[in-house]
Amino acid sequence: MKEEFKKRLAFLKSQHHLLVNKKNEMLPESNGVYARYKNPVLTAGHAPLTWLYDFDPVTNPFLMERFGINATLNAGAIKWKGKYALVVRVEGADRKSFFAVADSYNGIDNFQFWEYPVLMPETDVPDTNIYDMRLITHEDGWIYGLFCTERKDLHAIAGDESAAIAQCGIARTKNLVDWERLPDLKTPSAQQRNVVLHPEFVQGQYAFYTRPQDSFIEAGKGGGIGFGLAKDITSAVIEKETVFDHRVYHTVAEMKNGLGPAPIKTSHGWLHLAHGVRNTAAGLRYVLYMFMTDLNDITLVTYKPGGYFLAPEGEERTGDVSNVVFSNGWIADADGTVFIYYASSDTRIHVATSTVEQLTDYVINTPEDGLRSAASVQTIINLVQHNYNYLESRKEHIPVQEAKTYK
Ligand code: M1P
Repeated sequence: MKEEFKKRLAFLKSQHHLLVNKKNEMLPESNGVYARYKNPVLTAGHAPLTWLYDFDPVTNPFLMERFGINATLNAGAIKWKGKYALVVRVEGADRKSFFAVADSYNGIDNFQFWEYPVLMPETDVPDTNIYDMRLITHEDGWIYGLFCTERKDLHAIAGDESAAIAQCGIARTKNLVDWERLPDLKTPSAQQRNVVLHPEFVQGQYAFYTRPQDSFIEAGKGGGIGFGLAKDITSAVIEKETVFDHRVYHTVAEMKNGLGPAPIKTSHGWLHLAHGVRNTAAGLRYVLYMFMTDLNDITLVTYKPGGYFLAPEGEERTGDVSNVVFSNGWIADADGTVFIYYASSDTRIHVATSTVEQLTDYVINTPEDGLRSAASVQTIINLVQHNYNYLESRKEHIPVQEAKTYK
Protein backbone atom coordinates (compact mmCIF):
# COMPACT_ATOMS: atom_id res chain seq x y z
CA MET A 1 0.00 0.00 0.00
CA LYS A 2 1.44 3.39 -0.93
CA GLU A 3 2.50 5.63 1.95
CA GLU A 4 0.15 8.45 0.86
CA PHE A 5 -2.82 6.09 0.77
CA LYS A 6 -2.05 4.81 4.26
CA LYS A 7 -1.64 8.31 5.67
CA ARG A 8 -4.91 9.51 4.17
CA LEU A 9 -6.77 6.44 5.42
CA ALA A 10 -5.49 6.97 8.97
CA PHE A 11 -6.46 10.65 8.80
CA LEU A 12 -10.00 9.91 7.58
CA LYS A 13 -10.52 7.31 10.30
CA SER A 14 -9.24 9.52 13.12
CA GLN A 15 -11.35 12.50 11.99
CA HIS A 16 -14.45 10.32 11.84
CA HIS A 17 -13.70 8.79 15.24
CA LEU A 18 -13.25 12.23 16.81
CA LEU A 19 -16.54 13.52 15.37
CA VAL A 20 -18.66 10.51 16.32
CA ASN A 21 -17.22 10.39 19.85
CA LYS A 22 -17.43 14.13 20.54
CA LYS A 23 -19.20 14.86 23.85
CA ASN A 24 -22.16 17.20 23.70
CA GLU A 25 -23.13 19.72 26.34
CA MET A 26 -26.30 21.53 27.31
CA LEU A 27 -26.11 25.27 26.69
CA PRO A 28 -26.65 27.36 29.83
CA GLU A 29 -28.93 30.01 28.28
CA SER A 30 -32.52 28.91 27.88
CA ASN A 31 -36.03 30.36 27.73
CA GLY A 32 -37.00 27.89 30.45
CA VAL A 33 -39.11 25.81 28.06
CA TYR A 34 -36.31 23.65 26.65
CA ALA A 35 -32.51 23.48 26.56
CA ARG A 36 -30.42 23.56 23.43
CA TYR A 37 -27.06 21.76 23.02
CA LYS A 38 -23.65 22.93 21.82
CA ASN A 39 -23.15 20.48 18.94
CA PRO A 40 -25.47 19.00 16.35
CA VAL A 41 -26.13 15.32 17.08
CA LEU A 42 -25.73 14.25 13.45
CA THR A 43 -24.06 15.79 10.41
CA ALA A 44 -23.07 14.52 6.96
CA GLY A 45 -19.66 13.82 8.50
CA HIS A 46 -21.18 11.12 10.72
CA ALA A 47 -21.92 8.88 7.71
CA PRO A 48 -19.83 5.70 7.91
CA LEU A 49 -16.68 5.87 5.79
CA THR A 50 -17.64 2.50 4.25
CA TRP A 51 -20.59 4.27 2.54
CA LEU A 52 -18.26 6.80 0.97
CA TYR A 53 -14.98 5.13 0.11
CA ASP A 54 -13.64 2.11 -1.71
CA PHE A 55 -10.78 1.08 0.57
CA ASP A 56 -9.08 -1.12 -2.02
CA PRO A 57 -5.87 0.64 -3.16
CA VAL A 58 -6.05 -1.19 -6.49
CA THR A 59 -9.52 0.08 -7.44
CA ASN A 60 -9.21 3.42 -5.60
CA PRO A 61 -5.49 4.34 -5.59
CA PHE A 62 -6.16 8.01 -4.64
CA LEU A 63 -8.59 7.03 -1.88
CA MET A 64 -11.22 9.34 -3.34
CA GLU A 65 -14.84 9.51 -2.25
CA ARG A 66 -16.97 7.32 -4.48
CA PHE A 67 -20.30 8.41 -3.00
CA GLY A 68 -20.95 11.85 -1.52
CA ILE A 69 -23.26 12.56 1.42
CA ASN A 70 -24.65 16.09 1.45
CA ALA A 71 -26.77 16.32 4.60
CA THR A 72 -28.46 14.53 7.48
CA LEU A 73 -31.81 16.01 8.41
CA ASN A 74 -35.47 15.49 9.36
CA ALA A 75 -35.37 12.31 11.45
CA GLY A 76 -38.11 10.14 12.89
CA ALA A 77 -37.32 9.07 16.48
CA ILE A 78 -38.08 6.11 18.72
CA LYS A 79 -36.74 4.54 21.93
CA TRP A 80 -35.36 1.24 20.71
CA LYS A 81 -33.83 -1.46 22.94
CA GLY A 82 -32.85 1.12 25.56
CA LYS A 83 -31.26 3.44 22.99
CA TYR A 84 -32.41 6.63 21.28
CA ALA A 85 -32.84 5.69 17.63
CA LEU A 86 -33.32 8.07 14.73
CA VAL A 87 -34.47 7.13 11.24
CA VAL A 88 -32.56 9.87 9.51
CA ARG A 89 -33.20 11.49 6.16
CA VAL A 90 -29.77 11.23 4.55
CA GLU A 91 -29.31 13.21 1.36
CA GLY A 92 -26.62 12.18 -1.09
CA ALA A 93 -24.62 14.51 -3.30
CA ASP A 94 -26.95 13.24 -6.04
CA ARG A 95 -29.84 14.97 -4.20
CA LYS A 96 -31.59 11.69 -3.55
CA SER A 97 -32.68 11.12 0.03
CA PHE A 98 -32.85 7.76 1.75
CA PHE A 99 -33.33 6.52 5.30
CA ALA A 100 -30.68 5.27 7.70
CA VAL A 101 -30.87 4.40 11.39
CA ALA A 102 -28.47 5.97 13.90
CA ASP A 103 -28.63 5.38 17.64
CA SER A 104 -27.12 6.64 20.88
CA TYR A 105 -27.19 5.54 24.53
CA ASN A 106 -27.95 8.98 25.96
CA GLY A 107 -29.81 10.72 23.08
CA ILE A 108 -27.52 13.74 23.02
CA ASP A 109 -24.20 12.50 21.60
CA ASN A 110 -22.32 9.50 20.18
CA PHE A 111 -24.95 8.77 17.55
CA GLN A 112 -23.65 6.03 15.25
CA PHE A 113 -25.20 4.90 12.01
CA TRP A 114 -26.07 1.25 11.60
CA GLU A 115 -24.00 -0.70 9.10
CA TYR A 116 -26.31 -0.30 6.09
CA PRO A 117 -28.93 2.30 5.13
CA VAL A 118 -32.58 1.19 5.17
CA LEU A 119 -33.52 -0.85 2.13
CA MET A 120 -37.03 0.50 1.64
CA PRO A 121 -39.13 -1.66 -0.71
CA GLU A 122 -40.80 0.22 -3.57
CA THR A 123 -44.38 0.07 -4.80
CA ASP A 124 -45.27 -0.68 -8.45
CA VAL A 125 -44.51 2.97 -9.19
CA PRO A 126 -40.96 3.44 -7.89
CA ASP A 127 -40.23 6.44 -5.69
CA THR A 128 -37.77 8.98 -7.09
CA ASN A 129 -37.09 10.46 -3.67
CA ILE A 130 -38.18 9.49 -0.16
CA TYR A 131 -37.85 11.62 2.97
CA ASP A 132 -39.08 12.86 6.37
CA MET A 133 -40.21 9.66 8.08
CA ARG A 134 -42.53 9.82 11.07
CA LEU A 135 -42.19 6.75 13.31
CA ILE A 136 -45.31 5.64 15.11
CA THR A 137 -45.62 2.79 17.59
CA HIS A 138 -49.25 1.92 16.91
CA GLU A 139 -51.54 0.07 19.28
CA ASP A 140 -51.99 -2.61 16.56
CA GLY A 141 -48.45 -3.82 17.45
CA TRP A 142 -46.52 -2.51 14.41
CA ILE A 143 -44.02 0.32 14.14
CA TYR A 144 -45.13 2.43 11.17
CA GLY A 145 -42.95 4.68 9.08
CA LEU A 146 -44.91 7.32 7.16
CA PHE A 147 -42.86 9.38 4.74
CA CYS A 148 -43.03 11.55 1.68
CA THR A 149 -42.65 9.72 -1.62
CA GLU A 150 -41.90 12.00 -4.51
CA ARG A 151 -42.22 11.16 -8.19
CA LYS A 152 -42.00 13.14 -11.43
CA ASP A 153 -45.29 14.69 -12.55
CA LEU A 154 -45.89 12.86 -15.83
CA HIS A 155 -48.56 15.39 -16.81
CA ALA A 156 -46.31 18.43 -16.45
CA ILE A 157 -45.88 20.67 -19.46
CA ALA A 158 -43.08 19.59 -21.81
CA GLY A 159 -39.70 20.86 -20.61
CA ASP A 160 -40.70 21.21 -16.97
CA GLU A 161 -38.28 18.88 -15.23
CA SER A 162 -39.12 20.16 -11.73
CA ALA A 163 -42.82 19.34 -11.50
CA ALA A 164 -43.33 16.55 -9.00
CA ILE A 165 -46.06 14.76 -7.11
CA ALA A 166 -45.74 14.24 -3.35
CA GLN A 167 -47.72 11.50 -1.62
CA CYS A 168 -47.60 9.65 1.70
CA GLY A 169 -45.67 6.38 1.60
CA ILE A 170 -46.43 3.81 4.31
CA ALA A 171 -44.16 1.04 5.58
CA ARG A 172 -44.12 -1.03 8.76
CA THR A 173 -41.54 -2.96 10.70
CA LYS A 174 -40.90 -4.88 13.89
CA ASN A 175 -37.13 -4.34 14.03
CA LEU A 176 -36.26 -1.13 12.07
CA VAL A 177 -34.33 -3.33 9.59
CA ASP A 178 -36.96 -5.26 7.62
CA TRP A 179 -39.70 -3.03 6.26
CA GLU A 180 -42.97 -4.11 4.68
CA ARG A 181 -44.08 -1.51 2.18
CA LEU A 182 -47.84 -0.90 1.99
CA PRO A 183 -49.68 0.98 -0.75
CA ASP A 184 -49.43 4.79 -0.59
CA LEU A 185 -52.18 6.63 1.26
CA LYS A 186 -55.08 7.82 -0.91
CA THR A 187 -56.81 11.08 0.05
CA PRO A 188 -59.15 13.56 -1.66
CA SER A 189 -56.20 15.99 -2.09
CA ALA A 190 -53.98 16.37 -5.14
CA GLN A 191 -50.80 15.92 -3.10
CA GLN A 192 -49.75 15.20 0.49
CA ARG A 193 -46.70 15.79 2.66
CA ASN A 194 -46.14 15.66 6.43
CA VAL A 195 -48.67 12.87 7.01
CA VAL A 196 -48.62 11.32 10.50
CA LEU A 197 -50.43 8.30 11.91
CA HIS A 198 -52.14 8.72 15.30
CA PRO A 199 -50.82 6.00 17.67
CA GLU A 200 -54.31 4.84 18.74
CA PHE A 201 -57.37 3.69 16.83
CA VAL A 202 -60.12 6.30 16.55
CA GLN A 203 -63.63 4.93 16.12
CA GLY A 204 -61.97 1.60 15.40
CA GLN A 205 -60.10 3.06 12.41
CA TYR A 206 -56.58 4.23 11.57
CA ALA A 207 -56.41 7.99 12.12
CA PHE A 208 -54.15 10.17 9.99
CA TYR A 209 -53.00 13.77 10.31
CA THR A 210 -52.53 15.10 6.79
CA ARG A 211 -51.25 18.20 5.02
CA PRO A 212 -53.26 18.61 1.85
CA GLN A 213 -51.56 20.59 -0.88
CA ASP A 214 -52.60 21.76 -4.34
CA SER A 215 -49.16 21.36 -5.89
CA PHE A 216 -45.68 20.18 -4.96
CA ILE A 217 -44.70 23.37 -3.08
CA GLU A 218 -47.94 25.29 -2.49
CA ALA A 219 -50.42 24.23 0.18
CA GLY A 220 -52.88 26.37 -1.81
CA LYS A 221 -56.47 25.98 -0.74
CA GLY A 222 -55.33 22.97 1.35
CA GLY A 223 -55.53 25.32 4.30
CA GLY A 224 -53.55 23.62 7.08
CA ILE A 225 -53.16 20.41 9.06
CA GLY A 226 -55.96 17.98 8.22
CA PHE A 227 -57.36 14.77 9.63
CA GLY A 228 -59.01 11.68 8.21
CA LEU A 229 -59.85 8.08 9.02
CA ALA A 230 -59.09 4.93 7.06
CA LYS A 231 -60.57 1.50 7.74
CA ASP A 232 -57.64 -0.55 6.49
CA ILE A 233 -53.94 0.27 6.74
CA THR A 234 -53.01 -2.27 4.04
CA SER A 235 -54.86 -0.17 1.44
CA ALA A 236 -55.43 3.08 3.29
CA VAL A 237 -58.05 5.39 1.83
CA ILE A 238 -59.25 8.60 3.48
CA GLU A 239 -62.66 9.53 2.06
CA LYS A 240 -63.14 12.70 4.11
CA GLU A 241 -60.31 15.04 5.04
CA THR A 242 -61.02 17.91 7.47
CA VAL A 243 -58.58 20.73 8.23
CA PHE A 244 -58.46 21.41 11.98
CA ASP A 245 -55.31 23.55 12.42
CA HIS A 246 -55.65 26.32 9.88
CA ARG A 247 -53.05 28.55 8.31
CA VAL A 248 -53.74 32.13 9.42
CA TYR A 249 -52.70 35.50 8.00
CA HIS A 250 -49.70 37.09 9.74
CA THR A 251 -48.95 34.20 12.07
CA VAL A 252 -45.99 31.81 12.07
CA ALA A 253 -48.03 29.46 9.88
CA GLU A 254 -49.29 31.89 7.29
CA MET A 255 -48.08 30.18 4.17
CA LYS A 256 -47.77 26.52 5.12
CA ASN A 257 -47.76 24.26 8.14
CA GLY A 258 -47.44 20.56 8.80
CA LEU A 259 -47.45 18.23 11.77
CA GLY A 260 -44.10 17.05 13.11
CA PRO A 261 -43.90 13.75 15.04
CA ALA A 262 -46.88 11.76 16.33
CA PRO A 263 -48.39 13.53 19.35
CA ILE A 264 -47.49 12.71 22.97
CA LYS A 265 -50.40 11.70 25.21
CA THR A 266 -50.59 13.64 28.50
CA SER A 267 -53.26 13.84 31.19
CA HIS A 268 -54.25 17.28 29.78
CA GLY A 269 -54.49 16.29 26.13
CA TRP A 270 -52.36 15.37 23.10
CA LEU A 271 -49.21 17.47 22.79
CA HIS A 272 -48.37 18.39 19.22
CA LEU A 273 -45.24 19.78 17.60
CA ALA A 274 -45.57 21.24 14.10
CA HIS A 275 -43.77 23.51 11.66
CA GLY A 276 -45.05 26.78 10.27
CA VAL A 277 -43.85 28.77 7.27
CA ARG A 278 -43.92 32.47 6.40
CA ASN A 279 -42.65 34.05 3.23
CA THR A 280 -40.12 36.89 3.36
CA ALA A 281 -37.94 38.90 0.97
CA ALA A 282 -35.18 36.40 1.85
CA GLY A 283 -37.33 33.36 1.09
CA LEU A 284 -39.38 30.96 3.21
CA ARG A 285 -38.82 31.00 6.99
CA TYR A 286 -39.58 27.75 8.84
CA VAL A 287 -40.15 27.63 12.62
CA LEU A 288 -41.63 25.10 15.06
CA TYR A 289 -44.81 25.69 17.02
CA MET A 290 -46.90 23.65 19.47
CA PHE A 291 -50.52 23.06 20.33
CA MET A 292 -52.67 20.64 22.34
CA THR A 293 -55.79 18.71 21.36
CA ASP A 294 -58.57 17.14 23.41
CA LEU A 295 -58.10 13.56 24.61
CA ASN A 296 -61.52 12.48 23.38
CA ASP A 297 -62.03 14.71 20.34
CA ILE A 298 -58.53 14.65 18.93
CA THR A 299 -59.21 17.32 16.31
CA LEU A 300 -60.34 19.86 18.90
CA VAL A 301 -57.47 22.28 19.51
CA THR A 302 -57.69 23.14 23.21
CA TYR A 303 -54.52 25.24 23.62
CA LYS A 304 -52.37 27.02 21.07
CA PRO A 305 -49.57 29.32 22.22
CA GLY A 306 -48.96 32.38 20.07
CA GLY A 307 -45.73 32.60 18.09
CA TYR A 308 -43.01 30.09 17.55
CA PHE A 309 -41.74 27.48 19.97
CA LEU A 310 -38.31 27.17 18.37
CA ALA A 311 -36.68 29.15 15.55
CA PRO A 312 -33.19 28.82 14.06
CA GLU A 313 -30.38 30.50 16.01
CA GLY A 314 -26.69 31.11 15.25
CA GLU A 315 -25.24 28.53 12.88
CA GLU A 316 -28.66 26.89 12.62
CA ARG A 317 -29.70 29.80 10.40
CA THR A 318 -27.47 28.80 7.50
CA GLY A 319 -27.24 25.70 5.39
CA ASP A 320 -28.54 24.10 2.25
CA VAL A 321 -31.96 25.73 2.66
CA SER A 322 -31.30 28.55 5.12
CA ASN A 323 -33.58 29.85 7.87
CA VAL A 324 -35.32 26.52 8.41
CA VAL A 325 -35.99 24.36 11.45
CA PHE A 326 -37.98 21.19 10.93
CA SER A 327 -38.86 18.36 13.31
CA ASN A 328 -40.51 15.01 12.72
CA GLY A 329 -39.14 13.14 15.72
CA TRP A 330 -39.25 13.32 19.50
CA ILE A 331 -38.90 10.78 22.31
CA ALA A 332 -40.70 11.01 25.66
CA ASP A 333 -38.91 8.96 28.29
CA ALA A 334 -40.73 7.23 31.14
CA ASP A 335 -39.39 9.87 33.59
CA GLY A 336 -41.03 12.64 31.54
CA THR A 337 -37.89 13.92 29.76
CA VAL A 338 -38.57 14.82 26.14
CA PHE A 339 -35.84 14.70 23.48
CA ILE A 340 -36.81 16.92 20.55
CA TYR A 341 -34.82 16.17 17.40
CA TYR A 342 -34.86 19.02 14.90
CA ALA A 343 -32.91 19.75 11.75
CA SER A 344 -31.55 23.17 10.92
CA SER A 345 -31.48 24.62 7.42
CA ASP A 346 -31.97 21.16 5.85
CA THR A 347 -28.35 20.35 6.78
CA ARG A 348 -27.83 18.83 10.27
CA ILE A 349 -29.75 17.41 13.23
CA HIS A 350 -29.83 18.87 16.75
CA VAL A 351 -31.46 17.91 20.02
CA ALA A 352 -33.32 20.07 22.52
CA THR A 353 -34.50 18.64 25.83
CA SER A 354 -37.50 19.48 27.95
CA THR A 355 -40.11 17.60 29.99
CA VAL A 356 -43.74 16.70 29.40
CA GLU A 357 -44.56 18.90 32.42
CA GLN A 358 -42.74 21.94 31.01
CA LEU A 359 -44.17 21.50 27.51
CA THR A 360 -47.67 21.12 28.94
CA ASP A 361 -47.20 24.27 31.01
CA TYR A 362 -45.92 26.03 27.88
CA VAL A 363 -48.95 25.16 25.74
CA ILE A 364 -51.49 25.84 28.47
CA ASN A 365 -50.09 29.08 29.89
CA THR A 366 -48.53 30.88 26.91
CA PRO A 367 -51.05 33.45 25.64
CA GLU A 368 -52.61 32.79 22.24
CA ASP A 369 -51.75 34.90 19.22
CA GLY A 370 -54.03 37.94 19.41
CA LEU A 371 -53.59 38.46 15.64
CA ARG A 372 -53.03 42.24 16.00
CA SER A 373 -50.13 44.39 17.24
CA ALA A 374 -52.45 45.98 19.82
CA ALA A 375 -53.33 42.54 21.17
CA SER A 376 -49.62 41.72 21.59
CA VAL A 377 -49.13 44.96 23.56
CA GLN A 378 -52.15 44.10 25.72
CA THR A 379 -50.60 40.70 26.46
CA ILE A 380 -47.47 42.44 27.78
CA ILE A 381 -49.52 44.94 29.81
CA ASN A 382 -51.44 42.05 31.40
CA LEU A 383 -48.17 40.36 32.34
CA VAL A 384 -46.63 43.53 33.80
CA GLN A 385 -49.76 44.25 35.85
CA HIS A 386 -49.90 40.68 37.05
CA ASN A 387 -46.29 41.01 38.21
CA TYR A 388 -46.98 44.27 40.05
CA ASN A 389 -50.03 42.78 41.75
CA TYR A 390 -47.99 39.78 42.80
CA LEU A 391 -45.15 41.92 44.17
CA GLU A 392 -47.59 44.19 45.99
CA SER A 393 -49.34 41.22 47.54
CA ARG A 394 -45.97 40.20 48.93
CA LYS A 395 -45.46 43.77 50.16
CA GLU A 396 -42.34 44.05 48.07
CA HIS A 397 -42.09 47.74 47.30
CA ILE A 398 -39.95 48.42 44.33
CA PRO A 399 -38.86 51.97 43.40
CA VAL A 400 -40.50 53.12 40.15
CA GLN A 401 -37.20 53.17 38.26
CA GLU A 402 -36.34 49.65 39.37
CA ALA A 403 -39.84 48.44 38.61
CA LYS A 404 -39.38 49.54 35.02
CA THR A 405 -36.48 47.19 34.60
CA TYR A 406 -37.75 44.45 36.88
CA LYS A 407 -37.38 41.04 35.27
O1 M1P B 1 -36.96 22.93 2.95
C1 M1P B 1 -37.76 22.96 4.10
C2 M1P B 1 -38.71 21.76 4.16
O2 M1P B 1 -39.57 21.81 3.02
C3 M1P B 1 -40.57 20.80 2.94
O3 M1P B 1 -41.52 20.95 3.96
P1 M1P B 1 -43.01 21.50 3.63
O4 M1P B 1 -43.63 20.51 2.74
O5 M1P B 1 -43.77 21.65 4.88
O6 M1P B 1 -42.80 22.81 2.97
C4 M1P B 1 -39.95 19.41 3.03
O7 M1P B 1 -39.28 19.14 1.83
C5 M1P B 1 -38.96 19.29 4.18
O8 M1P B 1 -38.25 18.09 4.03
C6 M1P B 1 -37.96 20.44 4.19
O9 M1P B 1 -37.17 20.38 5.35
